[in-house]
Amino acid sequence: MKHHRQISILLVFILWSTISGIYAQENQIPKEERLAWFKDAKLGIFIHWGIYSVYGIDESWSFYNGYISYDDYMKQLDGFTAKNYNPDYWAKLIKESGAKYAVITTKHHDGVALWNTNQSELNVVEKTKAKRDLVTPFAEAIRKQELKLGLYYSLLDWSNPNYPNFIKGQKRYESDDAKWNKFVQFNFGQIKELTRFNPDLYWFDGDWEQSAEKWKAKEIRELLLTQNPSTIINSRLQGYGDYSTPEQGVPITVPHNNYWELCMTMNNSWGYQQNDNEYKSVNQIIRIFVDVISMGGNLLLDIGPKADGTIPKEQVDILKVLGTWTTKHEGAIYGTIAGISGDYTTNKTALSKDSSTLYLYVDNRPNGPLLIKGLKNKINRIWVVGNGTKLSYKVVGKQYWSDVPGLLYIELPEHVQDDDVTVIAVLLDGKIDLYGKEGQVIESN
Ligand code: JFZ
Repeated sequence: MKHHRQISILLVFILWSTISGIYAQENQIPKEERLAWFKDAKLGIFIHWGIYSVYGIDESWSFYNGYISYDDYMKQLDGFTAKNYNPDYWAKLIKESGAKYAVITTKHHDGVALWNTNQSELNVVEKTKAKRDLVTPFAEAIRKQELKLGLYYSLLDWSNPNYPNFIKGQKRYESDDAKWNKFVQFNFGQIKELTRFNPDLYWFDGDWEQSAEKWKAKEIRELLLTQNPSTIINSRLQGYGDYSTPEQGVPITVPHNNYWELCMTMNNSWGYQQNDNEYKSVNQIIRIFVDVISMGGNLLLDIGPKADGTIPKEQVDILKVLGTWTTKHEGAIYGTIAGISGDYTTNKTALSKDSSTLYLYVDNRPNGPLLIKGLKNKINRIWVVGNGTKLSYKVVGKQYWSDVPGLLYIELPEHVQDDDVTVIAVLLDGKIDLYGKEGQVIESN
């Protein structure tokens, strides 16, 4: 009798968990819907802010790699003041750059949390002169500007006494289930605290040091999506993320994942480093940006504020000049999809979502008219984006007996050219139609 009862309890349990499992799955918002804003956003600003800005050294890696001792690295806690931190100004500047989202480091590999975590004393409230939670006002300011909020969080924590890795070649332990379980509990504790900010995007990092099973990556994903079914997660969660994050290197060919983001520094550092003056020019950044757009991705451009909360002048200037360009060309940036293959034109291209407008990004001074080959469509109009000038064009070499399209030549006079990248809109008579078996539209959705 008792036995029967146990079996029926078990059966009820199995039935319940199956049903709730199916329900949970059906309850999920489709990926295309969840990632729609991200796909359209094109530009985000990454913020690496932490105690490493005090000496101006590599974030976390400087002690991990032994360029400074752990204790000396942590002395930077004393110099982190956030005295002139003005999150409203940050958010306005980010908005002005043309970015649609911002991602801030809530905790880097050094374990120093920027919010008032209950899980550890190692946070800026308890251990620095900032004496306050820096994430909450940031989140509010970002929302006020109607930008999307992203939180960066390092899964690995080289400061946590229960975390196995400490510095290169020196581990706290090889294998110790009790300690590891404590760490996992701590990690879940912090991640749960972050859900209070209800971010639109979680940007995990440091996943490479442990497996998905060890991090409980699946459970982390479930936790976040249960709390907010429309949130999105970057790829650095051992296979449980939503989009890919090629780092620093601009991809040469279009990434396989339809959703991707290139994160890139302005100089050679993520955080503030006074000694690093190797800034990319705005021209280079814009040209990289259009390259990314032409492959259907996003650019996550990094800034590194100083320990007092001010943003270095070079970085402010870049954001502002970039903003002038993005404002002028907004119609050819947001909501576009990847363009056509380089076989058809030497220019980078993107398409409107309905594929009926082709955008050409002219990033060099042309030597004559611009050329597009293999275009079967009729052309309704060609103009300069952000300027409006109608351009004259000519189709050359079309043979009446052949279905090979002629060469489309577009005149681009000097006086309409942009100092950085000129954008041309080619309005077609419908969805783009290209000649040739090889030359397919890169992406059509
Ligand atoms: C990580 C961090 O270690 C680094 O400090 C910085 O925060 C950056 C944004 O992310 O660095 C990485 C992470 C992943 C790769 C390379 C560097 N990767 O996948 O090639």
